Amino acid sequence: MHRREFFRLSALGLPVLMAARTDGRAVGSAKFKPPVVISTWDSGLHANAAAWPVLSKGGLAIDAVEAAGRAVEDEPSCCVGLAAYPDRDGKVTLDSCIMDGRGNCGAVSFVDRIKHPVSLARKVMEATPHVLLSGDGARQFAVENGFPLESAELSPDAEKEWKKWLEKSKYKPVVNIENMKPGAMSQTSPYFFDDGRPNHDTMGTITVDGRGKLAGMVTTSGMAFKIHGRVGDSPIIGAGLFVDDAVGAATSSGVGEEVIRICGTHTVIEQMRLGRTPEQACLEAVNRIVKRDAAKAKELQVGFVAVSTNGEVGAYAIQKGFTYSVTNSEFPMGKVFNSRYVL
Ligand code: SD4
Repeated sequence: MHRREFFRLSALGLPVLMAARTDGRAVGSAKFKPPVVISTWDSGLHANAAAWPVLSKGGLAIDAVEAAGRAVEDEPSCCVGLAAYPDRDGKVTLDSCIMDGRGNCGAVSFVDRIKHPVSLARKVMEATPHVLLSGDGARQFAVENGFPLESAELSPDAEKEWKKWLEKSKYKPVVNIENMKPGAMSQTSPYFFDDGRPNHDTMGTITVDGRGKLAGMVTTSGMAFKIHGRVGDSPIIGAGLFVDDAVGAATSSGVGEEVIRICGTHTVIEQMRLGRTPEQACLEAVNRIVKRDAAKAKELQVGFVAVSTNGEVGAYAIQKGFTYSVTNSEFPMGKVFNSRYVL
């Protein structure tokens, strides 16, 4: 979009959507009237659809993001939650975190057989003095607090893919987002491409509610066929999610190790605090990853999306293909945008 067009639309008070989904370099960078909810990926529309009724009725940001997480964790053919791909030992282990804009936060990592890790993360936040519970301890805490223990069986799709993976057992954890072509979505499922690949394995949701309060959540099965015990950025406050009512909220998707190395979402929020727009702040975080090891960055994907307290939304990714979904009163059914990318 030309500068002139940008300013013309801004002056009209229209959201500045520099976006055609077919052009990966075009981007949705705009101010959206709060309440607004933003989730990573096209399938974030489903998460947003669960959060929006909470927000549109004047509900709290924290309730909205929990509803978003639960909706995708419930999805039987999705890529987060118990139906997701397992680790290389055939076990599904889940990570999640939740945070509000006053620094209240909770997280669980490497937890199995719990259907709603996002609600468990909230329980950690509200019922313990801790931030993060992990593994058997997280499961024990869940059971003590009335979370049902689900079967450890893999979903049929996950079982099939895991067995296929076992044929070669090549250890390269898959983050299912590299070089995706928007538009190649399957006709039958919003979560899969025509060739059957899930389009991601993480959902991050951030929101500004009608009172101007913020919250966020991330829920994930982590990277498919990871080493048993591996935990990525998603449950780590400041890596996969960071929220501050005074500034904004940010979440990430992609290769978690790279996000952890630069404290990704904390970096984004601190850049916004210094005056950068959400998009500029996301670019700064992406650039730190790329500058650290440009050759390695070519092989991987990381994307950040952020919202400021006044509803400005921006994103950036290393590579083409990172999308995010926005829902508010202008787009009650939600709308998908491409992020810009650097490589
Ligand atoms: C992880 N960040 O476990 C997650 C993976 C991801 O879309 O975002 N996939 O490292």
